[in-house]
Amino acid sequence: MSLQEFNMSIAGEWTGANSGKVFESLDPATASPWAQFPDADESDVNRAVEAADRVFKSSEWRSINATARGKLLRKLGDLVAQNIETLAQLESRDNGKLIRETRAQVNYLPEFFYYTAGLADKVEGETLPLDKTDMMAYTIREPLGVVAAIIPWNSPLYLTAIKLAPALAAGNTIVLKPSEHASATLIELVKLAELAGIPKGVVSVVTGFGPSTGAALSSHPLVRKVAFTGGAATAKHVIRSSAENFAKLSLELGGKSPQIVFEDADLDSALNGIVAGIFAASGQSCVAGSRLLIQRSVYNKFLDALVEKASKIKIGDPALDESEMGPMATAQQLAVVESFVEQAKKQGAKLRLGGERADLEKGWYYQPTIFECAANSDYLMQEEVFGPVAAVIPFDTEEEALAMANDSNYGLAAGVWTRDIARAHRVARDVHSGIIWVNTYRVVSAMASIGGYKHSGYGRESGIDSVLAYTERKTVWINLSSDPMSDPFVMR
Ligand code: TXE
Repeated sequence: MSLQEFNMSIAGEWTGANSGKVFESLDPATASPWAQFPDADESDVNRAVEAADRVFKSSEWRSINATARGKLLRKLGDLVAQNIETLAQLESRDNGKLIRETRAQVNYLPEFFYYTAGLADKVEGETLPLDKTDMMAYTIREPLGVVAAIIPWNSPLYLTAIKLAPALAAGNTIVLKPSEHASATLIELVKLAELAGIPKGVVSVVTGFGPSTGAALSSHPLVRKVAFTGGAATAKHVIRSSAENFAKLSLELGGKSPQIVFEDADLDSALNGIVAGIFAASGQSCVAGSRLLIQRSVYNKFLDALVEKASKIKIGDPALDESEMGPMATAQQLAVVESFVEQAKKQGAKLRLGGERADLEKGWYYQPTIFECAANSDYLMQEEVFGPVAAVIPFDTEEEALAMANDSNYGLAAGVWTRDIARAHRVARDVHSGIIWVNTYRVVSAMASIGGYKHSGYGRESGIDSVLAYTERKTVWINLSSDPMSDPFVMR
């Protein structure tokens, strides 16, 4: 079967790589190539960034004021809304995520554009209440310049929307670098941006590999901010390369998010929440609730029910509506999961379910897997798998649960299951994570920020201040005095 061929968009031109090189993307459901993308090298990245910088400084882009930029984003939201099924099918094909999940995600995607569009002309400066009577000062929020958005494969459209929308709302230009494993939908999104009337070169997309295309982009001297979502190891490269140019950074990395189930919880509801947390998207979610802390008094009963429920999950083709768990997105990720499972077994973790590839003819499928761990310091309790592997441990008291929840390098998300309202708020206050869900899990909203503590990264995306993260504050001083400047050698 012939491969679907995609081009990149650089400075508004649809093009291949300078070198003519291409790479193939594999369909996770079949492990066969289905599409082909340009393999951008440094020269292609230079073209994209230089064009983005030129456009940023152009009178055309500068003359499009914040209200008009908001309208462009609303139009882009409308176009996404008109293309939900196409985008959902494409993303599902590319990264193996269930169609029911990508459909729901893309269905909500326009809201990120609409909400952020509304913020565009609400970015205000301040007049400062100075302690100097002969001075006045005010601030201006300015765009940064060229933004580089480096995107992973697990939710490309969503993770791009929360970067692209605020970056444009603030008046920046942007170069997108999708994952080499899932580039297709970002290319489609750039086509929609063009149709929306966003001027040529404001949004470019370069496709290719991390160490070449990604590194060239994140270290480019004209890039003023790198908005990165991906793994912690890669983030360290990005931090180092951005250091050369003092580019700003936002980093949304992985997690080992705890789900804490108290004995007074609605256990049926908690069961669904736990399954959603770790087995939805085959565990390939930055907020996966991969550490289950269960109060000892309900531990056996709850765990048995979880094993029973997880064993009935329908693994299958992501394109089918009845499938509940699709494949791992890449062969590498499948190997990562297998290696974690081996290590956990070696360390003596008790396997309660799964622990093997799923028995399908082709594709990178893995079974829902549950391990009981002896200590929170166990490898599986501490390291992110990014797969359908739950690590379970009992606790006795709230204090102990909190200590375990916080004993982690990560701090992206957490879940707490309890009917005790005071306890819910206490745990929400005391858990060190950027998000905590009470009696629910994996809910997102354009109005709510996401981002982590510690090794889960820094900066926040989405929400009311998302646009500010793509601006720089300038202070303007006005001398109100008619007297001449006095002593030049004294700070005033
Ligand atoms: O991500 P990478 P990978 C975690 C998860 C997973 C691990 C590795 O634990 O097992 O990361 O996954 C680009 N300079 N998450 O290898 O490498 C790359 O091309 C600049 C968590 O897929 O972080 C891609 O576009 N860029 C996560 C993007 O970085 C580079 C989602 C992310 O890829 C680069 C995915 C470099 N040197 C994985 N090297 C989440 N937070 O949701 C790679 N890239």
